[in-house]
Amino acid sequence: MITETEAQRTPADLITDAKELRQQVQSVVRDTPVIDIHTHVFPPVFGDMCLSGIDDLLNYHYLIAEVFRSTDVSYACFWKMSKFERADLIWRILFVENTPISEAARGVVSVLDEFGLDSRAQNLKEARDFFNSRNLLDQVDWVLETARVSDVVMTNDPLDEIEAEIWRNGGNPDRRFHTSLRLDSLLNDWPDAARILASQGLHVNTGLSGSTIAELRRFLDNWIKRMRPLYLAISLPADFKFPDENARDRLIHEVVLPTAKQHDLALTLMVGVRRGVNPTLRAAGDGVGKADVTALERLCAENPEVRFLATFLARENQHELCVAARKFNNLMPFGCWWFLNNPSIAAEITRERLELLGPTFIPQHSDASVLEQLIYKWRHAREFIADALSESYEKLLKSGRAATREEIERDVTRMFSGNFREWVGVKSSVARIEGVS
Ligand code: HDL
Ligand code: ZN
Repeated sequence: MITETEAQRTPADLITDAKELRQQVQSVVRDTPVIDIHTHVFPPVFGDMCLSGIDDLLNYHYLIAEVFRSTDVSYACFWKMSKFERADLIWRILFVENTPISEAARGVVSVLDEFGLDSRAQNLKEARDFFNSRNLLDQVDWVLETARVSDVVMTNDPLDEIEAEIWRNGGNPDRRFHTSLRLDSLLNDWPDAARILASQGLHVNTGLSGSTIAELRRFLDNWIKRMRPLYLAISLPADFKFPDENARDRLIHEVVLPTAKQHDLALTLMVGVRRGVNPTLRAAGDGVGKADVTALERLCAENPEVRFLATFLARENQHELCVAARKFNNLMPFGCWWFLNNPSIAAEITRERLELLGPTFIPQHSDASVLEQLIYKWRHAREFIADALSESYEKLLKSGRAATREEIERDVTRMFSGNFREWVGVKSSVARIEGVS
């Protein structure tokens, strides 16, 4: 309840009507530019790595997983098809013979809707003609503008030979596309990484003896100089332990953490994936597992000067992640990752984060792989973020404090870009661990 004295004492632009408040929150969330802190989107200079258009949208591995639930086409037959034949099959099965009510299928509908294309079409002729008529460089501008994505962080793997060649020939001139140095290939399959690095002339061995650690530090230093990443990143399995008795643990201790400290780079951990649960589905074959959040707590406690960004893949880990972030202010939870990027689950996660962390987290990243997915992933994300945030301000109003539009803009800007800018931009600030002065 707003008392007479408070109304006299405080800014005239206080929003005291719940309906007006919801409208203001939706307008601010809709219009505030966002930094998309984790994607697999690349600018056209990356060649075939830059995916765009209806055939790439329909070949998204989320939809591949779904089409096999409604067709008796065999995996072998499917993978023998061309990308275009696969897109025709996926369109017929998921969009013509069935209603596209799954989140990934609805996403394609949202994209087509944005371009004024018929999402009830019997075939892909209209969509293909439209996307083929678009200039790719203009399409990048149009998509980023429409999605109100100011910056995109790519996923860059120095051990990917195709990508490495692009960097050796000049890399990325588009300043809206930032890099992250992804370390999965190095850490999660060290024997194979050692073989590749040795073939590139590095003096490394699978036993991590001799000059191996020094060579890996030099390897990362060189790629950091070339790519200028905003952060180092690793996806980790559901059974990730820290500390542990394996090569990955030694690489984290002796290579990754010292490199993050030396270069003052944030370290992004994406935990809970079970790779290749069904290998015949290829990129669509990964699964989820409940992980051990205490491993992250120990990483944060032992490295207070490192800024960690973390997301977990299992819904069951989300509350623990929020509590861990309350204990360590060098931990920034982010995103509703992959199988969590569904409105019903993302809404729950966002609400509990607002209740436990206030505006001190990053609500979403798109994980987009195809350029136009930025349109639907951010249209859908802004819906569940606005709903959750409206509830927070409405509860605050009921508790006796109204908000102004300026305050809503401040809070949304912090979550959509400020928290990330702080994490990747400023000099490392030694983080305090709650309960210790
Ligand atoms: O490891 C990752 O970065 C994941 O996001 C995978 O790319 C996954 O296949 C994906 O696209 N999730 O959205
Ligand atoms: Zn990803």
